[in-house]
Amino acid sequence: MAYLHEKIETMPREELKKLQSERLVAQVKRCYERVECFRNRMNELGLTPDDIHGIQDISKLPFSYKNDLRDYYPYGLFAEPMENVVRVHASSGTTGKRIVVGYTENDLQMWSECMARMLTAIGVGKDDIAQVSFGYGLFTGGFGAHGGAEMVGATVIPMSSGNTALQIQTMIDFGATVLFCTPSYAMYLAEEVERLGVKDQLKLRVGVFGAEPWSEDLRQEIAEGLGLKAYDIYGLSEVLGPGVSCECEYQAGMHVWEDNFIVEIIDPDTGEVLPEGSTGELVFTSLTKEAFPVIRYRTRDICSLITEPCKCGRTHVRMRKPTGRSDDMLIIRGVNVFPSQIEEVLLNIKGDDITPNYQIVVDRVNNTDTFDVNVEMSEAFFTDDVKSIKKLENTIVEKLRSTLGISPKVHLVNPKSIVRSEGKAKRVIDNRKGKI
Ligand code: DLL
Repeated sequence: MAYLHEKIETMPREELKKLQSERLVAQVKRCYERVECFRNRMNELGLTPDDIHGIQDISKLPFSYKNDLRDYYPYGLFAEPMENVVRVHASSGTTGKRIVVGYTENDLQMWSECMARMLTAIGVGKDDIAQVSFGYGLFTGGFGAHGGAEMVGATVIPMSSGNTALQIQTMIDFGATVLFCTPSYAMYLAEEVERLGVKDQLKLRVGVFGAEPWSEDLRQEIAEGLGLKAYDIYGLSEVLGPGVSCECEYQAGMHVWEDNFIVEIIDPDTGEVLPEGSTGELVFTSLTKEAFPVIRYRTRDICSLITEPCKCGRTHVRMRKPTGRSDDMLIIRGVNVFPSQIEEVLLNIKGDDITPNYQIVVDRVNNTDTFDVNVEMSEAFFTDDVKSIKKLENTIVEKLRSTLGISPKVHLVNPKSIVRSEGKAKRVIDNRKGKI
């Protein structure tokens, strides 16, 4: 199937704003009628859908937050009955329970279109063979990329993540021309390709990378290592998955598909909308999502927008690379990790062998994230018997792995050896700054 949506992508801004206004009014009404949490928040502010006449009124609307997904777990924020929901995905919550999002058939179509717009912009089409090495499963990366690549008519290799040797062999044997994965995994693949000396056997020409922050330096290294042009893609499960915004052929910021999403930048402390060009927290409203729409969703990603027209002719606003987060979420090897999840696991470990004093140490060595968790043994357990220490460490690793989806290295440390703080405990030491 050929994909073309030029009319929407190059729509004059006035028209685009009109479209957004109409869609916002309808979405607010729909959510007010169908989503209890939103209705309650509107009522608390003394608002009804009649108070919202268009995008000029958006700042009147209440925010929504990641914790709402926990409070209404699993389906309490859905705006469609389950019989119309054809897919769910999930991502990390701030505690043990994951957050769950849903899609109708129309939502899946819209998602694929968002992805297809990007792929068309960067010249991916039916002559391409696309290896999707984002994880398939509850994570949105694999299926999101898959839908878009199929829509533009590429031949999709639904590889999923992991098994690096097989990834490289498949790329070579199947003649992959496009690669989708996290930038850190792309770098790892590049290193392995170099080690195996097989770069000249690759046919890759385009890479689409996202799900975690990455720098221009890393872009260069991946591009050289794999012999491709590397593009950035952004998204989050709560709003869609990959494809909320993506780079075009000019690689000068990621176009947010504004017919589907309203984007705002706010002051993360006061919630005030900031003037054009300011740096602050990204907030999204989904205009066309049916199963799981969000109104003014606080992403916690710190970013700024580019409102000047893009050379490509697309009129949709661009966002710069996110520079950090306004909460304590870490992205380790592409996986979202909250310190509170680790704390909960440690508190739930039976017996009095450990104390809830812990410290997370994250670093980047050879372009790969390292992830260590130091946990204090209790005075009662305190021992130098290596076997019992190893056994307990392994138990903790296993519990953390099943909650987080990735394994840290766990080190049991002596009682009272983790420095106590007079104020907030310093639970995270992130040494990756300047290395990503
Ligand atoms: O990471 C969706 C995705 C999959 C995006 C594949 C791109 C490619 P979540 O697991 O819900 O969804 O994580 C969302 O990841 O709030 C950002 O903090 C971060 N993130 C995603 N893309 C980028 C990017 C997917 N290109 C969270 N640059 C977001 C920086 C990114 N951070």
